[in-house]
Amino acid sequence: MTSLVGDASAGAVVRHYELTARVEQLTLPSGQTTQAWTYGSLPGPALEAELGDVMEVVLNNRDVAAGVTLHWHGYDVPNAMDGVAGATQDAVMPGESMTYRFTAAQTGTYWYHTHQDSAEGVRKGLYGTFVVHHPTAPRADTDIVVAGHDLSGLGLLGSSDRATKHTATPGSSVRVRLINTDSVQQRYLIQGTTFKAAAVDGTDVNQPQDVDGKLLRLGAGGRVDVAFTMPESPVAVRSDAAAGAVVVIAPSGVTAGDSEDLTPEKPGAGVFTTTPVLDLLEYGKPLEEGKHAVDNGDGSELIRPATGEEPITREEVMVLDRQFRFVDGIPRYAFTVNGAAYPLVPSIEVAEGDTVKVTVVNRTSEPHPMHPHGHHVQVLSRNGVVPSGSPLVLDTVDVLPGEVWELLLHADNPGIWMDHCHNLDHAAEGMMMLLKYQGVSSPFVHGGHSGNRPE
Ligand SMILES: [Cu+2]
Repeated sequence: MTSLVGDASAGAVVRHYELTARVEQLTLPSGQTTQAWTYGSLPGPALEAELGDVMEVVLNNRDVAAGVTLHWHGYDVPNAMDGVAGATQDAVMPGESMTYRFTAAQTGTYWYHTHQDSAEGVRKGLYGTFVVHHPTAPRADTDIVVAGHDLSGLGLLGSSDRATKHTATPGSSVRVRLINTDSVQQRYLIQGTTFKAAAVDGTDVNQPQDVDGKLLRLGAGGRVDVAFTMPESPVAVRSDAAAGAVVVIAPSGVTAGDSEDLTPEKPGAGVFTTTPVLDLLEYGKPLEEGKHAVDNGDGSELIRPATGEEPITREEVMVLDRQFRFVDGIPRYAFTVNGAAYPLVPSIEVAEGDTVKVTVVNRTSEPHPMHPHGHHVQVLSRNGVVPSGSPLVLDTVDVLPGEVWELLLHADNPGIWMDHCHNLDHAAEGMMMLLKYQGVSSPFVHGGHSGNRPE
């Protein structure tokens, strides 16, 4: 798999970034201090590119003793760039460096994080945002990226556990890119305007309708882009995962004091449990017959046909459960896939070109945000119900207790890929497996004395 590096084209614009992982003492706007592990800031540097650019990201590790990597969440990079310690590389230890290079071949909202000791590393701050724009499509006048995170118990929106203020001209377009960088679900409340959920996991929603009076629920690792036209009064974005934080977008031209008075008040905590959640399986519109792309006038996005036109060549079932199993040689009440804890979970083996139907069954009492690396999946059904809205293409599928999801995966990115629960504590307790292409092998090993601990 080390030869699977893609073919970053000569002549393309190169976006060069250098990230240095470090341990640092941080003081948040509330005055709370915490020891964090960061890529130089919290969140890490906001990476941006245009479609077709070459990303060239140098990762240095100054002093994170556990080691670090860069994994591009939701970005279907060539396998050797996937950043999984023990599967696609060795962890980058203190004093070491590694350069990641790949073509920005998808537009939308993504994020990056360490995949070495990820349960601890991501929680402590080794994550950042990654946005790829369409070169010719009109951009929102105000474009805000908000990563929601629980930093060892401190709820953050962006880099703040208090208010973050932006301004926008009334009547102009605003896009707020919500990213759940946490290990558990987050609910978001948009106050002061109706909005559209314009994109999910980096893929545009086909003909999204206005949403009013509903929350957005993001599974761990998931993203939703919120779009609205700036009203004459402030808009507030709040999350149940960050009680003290709020993102305020105030109309420009209104004085600060007025803006403060007009900002929608913080609702009682009950709002997050009593307000209905937008169901993305019923949102937007199906593609017209014969159409394979979402085109809302801001750059079309190809959606491969879900059924019918490409026969399913392989079927896999993943039963998620809790069982007593050994994890790293220690008996645990483990999180299992098909009766086993990683690394004993049998891999899914595919051939390039396969069209794979994956059925995920959650037999536990907790959500499992299942995340296949290197691939997106299209939702065929949830509990037997076919999506009635836009095609739903995800890289993180939040499978709730008792649910059964049928997903379609196009095996078009050869390599050895992780497929795991993005509740990283569950992953560390066994809920991981590999998706392996026939004929691909990895020289990297994990566990034991290798120092590689992807979970
Ligand atoms: Cu889980």
